[in-house]
Amino acid sequence: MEFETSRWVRPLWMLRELGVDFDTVEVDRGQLDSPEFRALNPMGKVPVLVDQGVAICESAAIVLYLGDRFPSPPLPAPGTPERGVHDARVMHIVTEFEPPLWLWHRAVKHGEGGPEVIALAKRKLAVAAGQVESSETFQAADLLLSTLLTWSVGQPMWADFPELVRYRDRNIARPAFPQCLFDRELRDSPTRAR
Ligand SMILES: N[C@@H](CCC(=O)N[C@@H](CS)C(=O)NCC(=O)O)C(=O)O
Repeated sequence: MEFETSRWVRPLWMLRELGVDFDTVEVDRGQLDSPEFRALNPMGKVPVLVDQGVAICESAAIVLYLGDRFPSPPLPAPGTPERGVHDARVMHIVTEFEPPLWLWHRAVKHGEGGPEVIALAKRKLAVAAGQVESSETFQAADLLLSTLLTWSVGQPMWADFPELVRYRDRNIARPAFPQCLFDRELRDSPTRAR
């Protein structure tokens, strides 16, 4: 499925981290409005995970679900303080970080939005840059954040955030990362350290 963003990589990456068997089904954009697909996700968006006959939407929720279903190091156990801290990171990523990053992605790729969009994204990136180098262990939250950091990855603005580039490159070098899926975005990246 040729989408300009790749939230569907998140569950795929998590499944590969967990070593779980799974099947994938490709849908094209035209199918997202079909009654069959809307029955799985009323929002008409990918990704959707179907497990035991139940459809689960929202990429971050799917990643957390998978980590609980197949317990493994990328996700602290439910009900522990570590999990509380972890999930706070996830909430921050999806509510505070992802929306401005998305607008910035649109701005640089499609010329939408003004300088204020870039300025807000830069402020958010600066906050993230101050946090990532202290995170030593790879967790589900790092998976989510790293996928966001591949958006508009080749843009000159990345030169301002070498910590984020190092962090992202370290994480997407993991064997479980579905590398081929990002080749399109990373191909021309001047900041990617290979
Ligand atoms: N918050 C949702 C966003 C899902 C989303 O926007 N998916 C995009 C692909 S990355 C999509 O399906 N776009 C198709 C459309 O909006 O028509 C999630 O994280 O799963």
